[in-house]
Amino acid sequence: MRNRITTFLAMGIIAIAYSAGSARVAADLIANGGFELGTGADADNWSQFEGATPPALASVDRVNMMQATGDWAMELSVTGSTLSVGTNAEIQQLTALNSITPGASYDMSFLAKAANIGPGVVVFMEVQWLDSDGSDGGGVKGSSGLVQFAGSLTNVYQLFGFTGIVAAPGSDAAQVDIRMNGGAFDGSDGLIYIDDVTLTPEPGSLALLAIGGMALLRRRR
Ligand SMILES: [Ca+2]
Ligand SMILES: [Ca+2]
Repeated sequence: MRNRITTFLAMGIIAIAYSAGSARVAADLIANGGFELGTGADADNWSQFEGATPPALASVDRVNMMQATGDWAMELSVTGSTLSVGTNAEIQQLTALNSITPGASYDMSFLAKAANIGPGVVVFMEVQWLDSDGSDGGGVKGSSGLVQFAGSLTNVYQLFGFTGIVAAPGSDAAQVDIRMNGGAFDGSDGLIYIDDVTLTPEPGSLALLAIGGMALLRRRR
């Protein structure tokens, strides 16, 4: 019995050492989070959605100005929304299949600032946990919650995001979403910039899961 406990402890320590090593290389699950890669206004790895009915306008463009780091940032703009016609400027990225571990904790962050944020404009951030290959029924398995942060935006870059959000059971990928909507007032306009989007496992979270997993295995024997 004593030998088995020793073995278990040794395995646990190896798991901690291994995970700590991985954490140091900071596995960012978002590709091209700084928008440095792309073709003109289109950023690689990102979906850019522009929804508006004329004369209202929405645009989502990679721009080589107003950047926080590097040479490029993402610009979201909505103009001329009306009470009857809303606008949507949105960026989205789905991480790779099996890039997340259900039960593990993650931090999502990005930098954002506003050149103009009119009354009636709202800005949301969200991380959804998806079963992206349909192996657990497909669809959305959980969410960070949809958080509105337009009121906190200023004309200098600030850090926004979530800490310690837990990947939902049955999920295999994360979908990161940032979007701006106009329309609560006629003519509501907004112009904001986003840079340096990241999604990383919290240090130690995967190690604790590994140890928990081993304890579970032992109980099953
Ligand atoms: Ca950048
Ligand atoms: Ca799956």
